[in-house]
Amino acid sequence: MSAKSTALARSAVNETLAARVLAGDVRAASRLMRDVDDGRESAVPELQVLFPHTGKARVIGLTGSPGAGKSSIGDRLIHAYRRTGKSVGVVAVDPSSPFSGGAILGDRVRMQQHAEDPDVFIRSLATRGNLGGLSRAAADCVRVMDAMGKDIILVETVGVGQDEVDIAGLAHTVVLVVVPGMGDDVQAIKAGILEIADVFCINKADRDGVDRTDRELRSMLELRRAVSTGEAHRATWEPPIARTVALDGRGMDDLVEAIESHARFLAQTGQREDRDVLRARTEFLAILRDRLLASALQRLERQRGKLDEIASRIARREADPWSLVAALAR
Ligand SMILES: Nc1nc2c(ncn2[C@@H]2O[C@H](COP(=O)(O)OP(=O)(O)OP(=O)(O)O)[C@@H](O)[C@H]2O)c(=O)[nH]1
Ligand SMILES: [Mg+2]
Repeated sequence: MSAKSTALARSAVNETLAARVLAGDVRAASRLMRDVDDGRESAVPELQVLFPHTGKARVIGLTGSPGAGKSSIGDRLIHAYRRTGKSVGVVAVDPSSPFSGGAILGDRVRMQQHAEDPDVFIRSLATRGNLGGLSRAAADCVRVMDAMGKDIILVETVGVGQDEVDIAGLAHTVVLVVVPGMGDDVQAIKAGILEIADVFCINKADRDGVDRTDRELRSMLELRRAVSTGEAHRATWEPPIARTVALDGRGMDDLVEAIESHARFLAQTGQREDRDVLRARTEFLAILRDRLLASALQRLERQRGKLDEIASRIARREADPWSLVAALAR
């Protein structure tokens, strides 16, 4: 081994992953994100080093039912933002359809272009790590990409199901992707997820029923306004509705403009800071919860058989679960 390569190898060993991420080392970023995904404790000190270098990226959430077209829209957005010179990171949470890296499906030349584009970085989170789960892993991957200097970070999550990622606590702008002809489904999405959508995207607008879906969304937004108890002095945002055909790119300009106008709104009204505080609060509470739970579990594990004993006592009605938790949490 030459003196030079030995020195290189040594510096790669001695340098922390975080230092390498900050120096633009893509492989170190991948490694760290894998550690995050696996829920490794060793990722925490690295994330701590990265922390002061984060907070610059704009995070855009893409959510909606399975197959609505989130990844296809995401690919189009990568193109759109790359055209304006912005670097893009993508965190896809448990997707069944992969991001192609900004490639239009079937367009191999472009796919290769993006595979080599250092300004696009895509990471899928597949595993369900232990504590904190997907939500925390997604937030931490966003943080790594932020530290890498990505301008825009897209986060794709399925907006239904048990393991729902807290996208509102993660993104500055949440885009809800719906498809026409959902009928009663539009009613079904109104709980919870409708409240957090900043931009609506009716994708697959090449299909029948777009006007109807548009009308239904609008009437639900009316309802939301009517019952809204928002503070009077606060500027309120009217979520725009864009119609897109991700397959051929129709309507994408409108969608990008809707997202950008929301970003301008946040900046002009000072609400971007509010969101950042909200995100920080969500994250702090999540870390606190994980930490408290982890230390309680550790205490339990130190006493071999304790958990089994607790469970049997509760099952036999010798003690109630609340007092046993209170005793443990003291
Ligand atoms: N007709 C039509 N099909 C579309 C459109 N956009 C996406 N599709 C198709 O819909 C299917 C699902 O698209 P994806 O982009 O993978 O959707 P997704 O929401 O990411 O799906 P999951 O990650 O599995 O939840 C694919 O076969 C796409 O080609 C569209 O605008 N019109
Ligand atoms: Mg997808």
